[in-house]
Amino acid sequence: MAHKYSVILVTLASDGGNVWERPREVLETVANAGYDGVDLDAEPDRIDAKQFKEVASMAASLGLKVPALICAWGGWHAGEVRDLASSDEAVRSYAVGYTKKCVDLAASLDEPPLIEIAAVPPQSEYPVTSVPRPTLRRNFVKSTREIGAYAAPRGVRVAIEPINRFEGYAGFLNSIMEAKSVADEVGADNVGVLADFFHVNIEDAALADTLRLAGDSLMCIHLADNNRQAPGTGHIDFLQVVRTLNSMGYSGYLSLDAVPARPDWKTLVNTSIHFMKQMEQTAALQDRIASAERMAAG
Ligand SMILES: [Mn+2]
Repeated sequence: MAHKYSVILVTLASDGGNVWERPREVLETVANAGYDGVDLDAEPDRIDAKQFKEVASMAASLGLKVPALICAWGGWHAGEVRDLASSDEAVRSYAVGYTKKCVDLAASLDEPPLIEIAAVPPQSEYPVTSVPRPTLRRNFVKSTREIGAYAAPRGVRVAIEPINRFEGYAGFLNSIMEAKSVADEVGADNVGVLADFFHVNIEDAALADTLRLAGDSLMCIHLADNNRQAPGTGHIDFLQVVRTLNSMGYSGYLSLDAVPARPDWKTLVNTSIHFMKQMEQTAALQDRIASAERMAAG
């Protein structure tokens, strides 16, 4: 089964592959490597709308879809507090307002991409956050309901991305198990989960079990090895990942999310899809051998 691959473009900027500065070079590199799409930054107040449209249409002209927009949540990434789980109503509303603008941005594209939401505190409080987990959950569920209801009539899907305890709330919304439970509680058709393999490797059970647990709620995958580098450079069993996704009939994207871009952004982009295609070919080969054996047994 052929899967669909994208690149989270903001991850390439760490090594000079900044799509807002060098759009043609970045998009052509991704398209020529064989990807199906690119995930663009969701910064409606910071990225000029005209420039955003230009990059999106250049991507389309190269045959690239935009399957997802990448929202920024952590202060290190966003440069401000965006906290959907905050008990301070002004802070929570501000984060919801930002997210609604991201939904509008998604809805402005011909095929609206999904957006990802997460719970990230103003400051990390590892090992355990001081705010009780039920409070954080109640606040986050409220935010997710508001965002989901706003996004549904605009044709936008919302994927909850659990973030590991070191970057997110330590003890809240770190795992797929928890994100699935939150999505189930919200109970909206357009709200699901996103599995980032780097976070999942830290916080969840075995990866294949976790993907099956997410099941039909799984909207998107952020692709990296356990070391957050190119798939194949760590110890995740990607052949098993591909076989699991095949058996689930997974039809979403796998968006490359390896940071920082090593050894350089072009090598990362080219080798990652090559490796994944090899895993797909090997999984198909296993299937062919198995069916040949069944035929021989006749
Ligand atoms: Mn991610």
